[in-house]
Amino acid sequence: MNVRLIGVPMDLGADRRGVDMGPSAIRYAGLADELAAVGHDVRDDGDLAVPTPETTADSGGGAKYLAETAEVCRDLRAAVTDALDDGAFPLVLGGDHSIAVGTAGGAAATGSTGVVWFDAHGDFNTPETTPSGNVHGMPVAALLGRGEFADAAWARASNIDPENVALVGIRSLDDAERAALADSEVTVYTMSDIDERGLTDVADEALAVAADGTDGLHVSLDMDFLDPDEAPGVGTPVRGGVTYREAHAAMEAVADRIDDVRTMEVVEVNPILDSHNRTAELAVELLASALGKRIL
Ligand code: B3U
Ligand code: MN
Ligand code: MN
Repeated sequence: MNVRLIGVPMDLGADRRGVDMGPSAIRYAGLADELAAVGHDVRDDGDLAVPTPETTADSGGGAKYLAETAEVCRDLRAAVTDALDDGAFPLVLGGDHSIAVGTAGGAAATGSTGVVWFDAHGDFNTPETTPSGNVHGMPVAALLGRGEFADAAWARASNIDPENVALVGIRSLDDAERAALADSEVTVYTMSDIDERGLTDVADEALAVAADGTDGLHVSLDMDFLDPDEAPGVGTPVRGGVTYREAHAAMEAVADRIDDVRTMEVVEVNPILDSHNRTAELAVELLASALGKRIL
């Protein structure tokens, strides 16, 4: 594949500073070389311009920096659609998870899109329900046009049907978010489902849900999908996540369907909270797995 790396050093959507350094840490951990070793042609387009909190006044409202986030997501969507038009595979490096609105929006601009979302969190809050005001807790709801996002052209992706959205690894939901998910067509696989059924079964089913009747897939990997013992360098760690081996198995399930995958992103790597770039290195390993690296 022609892999196109797009860095988005965004942290307006998260409280704890540091995820803006994620793209740099992932590159430093050797992503381009690792993907080249798998046999891909890799082109790095560098980072998108993203405002920093120090130089940006919050535009106000229930969601912090919403207008600024919208601007970055519009730029990212354009970069993703450009890469797709060139026949490349956009691999987006975050940054906080709000950027998924741009990545998945770019995928959806070219056809109906299913979404597989590996995460500890549901990311299904809206400006009306958010307890934190942080947009990284809202991108799934934004893409589906829920609440205040119904009228937001930058966010809502009409080509993404909630029936083709699957969340995997979930173990932290806010009350209103839980109710909204229960009331939606989104499929949620919690850690309990993974405990009972095994990761491979759950990941295969999630991918099948997303692929059912769609033209392509967007795969979103929030590094807090993993247990903090494995991935300590994330903005909002939650105990009880998947193991190292389960995470690789999940990415190998993605690799089995890579022909359907149109876009992928890895988000929420926070080098400040990390230990010796361990989480970024793990992100590189997992991306290599998803893009076809095999032991034998
Ligand atoms: N649900 C909480 C916490 C959270 C969501 N996503 C992350 N954290 N990374 C919220 O703020 O919406
Ligand atoms: Mn997330
Ligand atoms: Mn998360």
